Amino acid sequence: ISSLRKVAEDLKIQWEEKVPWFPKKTGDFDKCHHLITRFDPNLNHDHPVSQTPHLKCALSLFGDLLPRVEYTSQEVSTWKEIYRKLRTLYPTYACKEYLDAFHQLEEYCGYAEDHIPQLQEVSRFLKERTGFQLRPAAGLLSTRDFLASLAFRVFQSTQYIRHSSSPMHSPEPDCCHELLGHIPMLTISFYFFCPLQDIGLASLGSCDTDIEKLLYWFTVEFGLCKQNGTIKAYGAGLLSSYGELMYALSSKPEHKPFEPEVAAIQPYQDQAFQPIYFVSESLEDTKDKLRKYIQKIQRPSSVHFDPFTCRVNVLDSV
Ligand code: NLE
Ligand code: FE2
Repeated sequence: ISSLRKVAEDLKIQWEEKVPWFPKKTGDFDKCHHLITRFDPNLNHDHPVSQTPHLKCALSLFGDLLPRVEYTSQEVSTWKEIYRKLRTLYPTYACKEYLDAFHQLEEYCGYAEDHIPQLQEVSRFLKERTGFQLRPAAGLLSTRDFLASLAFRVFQSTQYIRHSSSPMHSPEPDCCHELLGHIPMLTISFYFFCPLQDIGLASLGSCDTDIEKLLYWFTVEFGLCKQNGTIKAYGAGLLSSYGELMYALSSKPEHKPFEPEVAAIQPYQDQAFQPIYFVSESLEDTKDKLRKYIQKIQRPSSVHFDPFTCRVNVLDSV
C-alpha cells in the first residue's frame, strides 16, 4: 500500500510540475491579479487611469464588501459624455439583446448619464440574473488570471475611469468599458454566461499558447453578428468605445465570417482599432461555434465547477 501511495504521490507531483497552477476556489483569487503594465500612467497620457487606483487593499473582498468610489465631478462628466454618445449609437450599432439588457440596467440598476454605477449595485443585480459576481481589479490583468475567474462566474472589473482627454477610445479597460461593454452582455444568461464560463474552465491549467487561442478577443471583446440582414456589435470592446464602434461597422476594416479556427489565431491589436473583425451569422451561431470549439480543446485534466461550494474540482488529474 505504501508503494502505491508513493506512485500516486509521484504522479501528483509530475502533474503539478507540468500543469500551471490555477485557482480551485474563490479565495485563491488573491493570487490571480497579476497586472500587465504596458503604459506607465505617469509617462503616457493615453493611459485610461485618471486617478491612482485605490483598490489594492480591497482585492480579496467580495459580496457586500465591494469598495465604493467617490468619483469627481470631472470623472462624472467624462462618463456623461461617453454615455450620451453611446446611447444614441446603440439602437443602430448594438445587437438587440444588448439593447434590451441596457434598458433593463437603466430601469433597475441605476444606469444613468449622471451616475457612474458602483460595482456593488451592479454585482448584486448580476448575481440575481446569471450568478456572475464582480470583483475589483486594479488594472489590466494577465489573460490567464482574468479567464480563470470566469470559471467561477466571477468577473474582475476595473473601477477607475479613462482620462477625460480620450473619451472615444481607451486601449485598456476602465469602468466605462466594464459597465457599458461587459455588464449588459453578462446579464444575458442564455447567450453568454455559459460559453463565458466554459472559456474560463478551459483556461485552467492550460499553457500560454492555448490560453491565447480561447477566442476571447474576437468574440467577447470585438465580436460582430448579423441581425435582420445588418451587422451589429456584441463585443464589449466595441460597445464601450464610440470611436471603434462606428469604425468597426463602417467599410474601413475587413469583415470575415466567424470561423473559430481562424479567429483563434488572429493577433489582437492592443493599442488601436482592430484591422479585422469576425462576423457570425447570429448570436446563437457565435454561442454554438464557441461551445463546440471549446469542447474540442485538449486539457491537461478535466475540471468541473460546483455551484454549491463555488469550487472547481479536478476530475482526473493524471
Ligand atoms: N477600447 C475599449 C474602450 O475604449 O472602452 C477598451 C478595450 C479593453 C480591452
Ligand atoms: Fe474587456
